[in-house]
Amino acid sequence: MVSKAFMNVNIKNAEVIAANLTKACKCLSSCTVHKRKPSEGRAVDDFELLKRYIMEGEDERAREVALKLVEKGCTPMDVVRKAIKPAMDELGRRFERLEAFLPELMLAAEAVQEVLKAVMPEGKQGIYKGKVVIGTIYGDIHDIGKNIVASMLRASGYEIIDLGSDVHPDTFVEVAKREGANIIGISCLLTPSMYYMRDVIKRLADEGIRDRFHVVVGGAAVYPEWAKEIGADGWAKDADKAVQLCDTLLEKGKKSREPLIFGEWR
Ligand code: B1M
Repeated sequence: MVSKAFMNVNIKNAEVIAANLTKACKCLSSCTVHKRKPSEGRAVDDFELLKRYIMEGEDERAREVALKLVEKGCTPMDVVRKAIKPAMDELGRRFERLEAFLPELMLAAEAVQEVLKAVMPEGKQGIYKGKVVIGTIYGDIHDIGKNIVASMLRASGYEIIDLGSDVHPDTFVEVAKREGANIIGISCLLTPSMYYMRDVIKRLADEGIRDRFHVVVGGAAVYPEWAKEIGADGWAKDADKAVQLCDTLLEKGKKSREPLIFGEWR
């Protein structure tokens, strides 16, 4: 008897909940009251919205919001700093807490690639600063940050030879020699892969051509002390700083054996 009454109450509750859910779903799919898309909250600015769309892997919506931001006058680096980087850092934290998994990371990465295709500047015509061979080091397939750095360097007047990701140390050296590059740029996000960065510099030294190239390093796993330890010429926190670092190395060279550090670590 008691359990029957209890069940009736629950059935009633379930009906109410179901009715509310139906209303909510209708509102989400065609929101005529709020005239907003599902992720859009009242006080959410466009950067926050873009961050959410990236984390949700909503590439088309992310692209639209990013384009809107650029139309309003935001720079591509604003988009990177205020939406892409925070979104990916947040996903990284969730990944560590087992609240997000590889498929979500991959969807978010695809959304970022769409955003980058839409907002990253083209190469600068009529300016030639030098040639950069860039890639993500061996064992590491993370390429978003490296792509951003490559785009910003290209946009500021560098010729870029992008080796992609998971690049063997020997390949950096062989291509840099063959192409007569001025700078070798190595990105790394994966701690176990950091050790291969050292191999690039060691091979240059072994061949007696260390002074022919500036070696610059960066990426979430790499910190200034590591740049110093492996004998790199510079470390940059982000893509803007990487441009300043490369400009400085080519214009002024390096006065001491210490790497030039552009930006604050963490
Ligand atoms: Co992975 N992943 N991931 N992941 N992933 C990290 C890096 C991690 C920190 C997540 C975590 O645990 N919190 C962790 C590494 C831990 C560590 O070793 N320290 C991790 C792991 C463990 C892994 C796998 C091993 C997971 C697994 O399989 N179990 C695996 C590794 C695969 C491999 O590489 N062999 C893996 C795989 C992946 C995906 C494929 C799913 C995807 C990558 C997709 C892609 O890149 N196409 C992915 C992603 C998306 C991430 C996070 C969430 C985001 C990375 C990112 O794109 N950030 C990342 C967590 C995090 O970073 N907080 C994580 C945004 C980007 C704009 O920032 O690349 O730092 P970033 O670039 C910045 C600056 O660092 C700088 O400029 C950029 C901005 O202006 N910069 C440079 C970058 N390169 C530079 C070079 C320079 C100068 C500046 O000079 C040359």
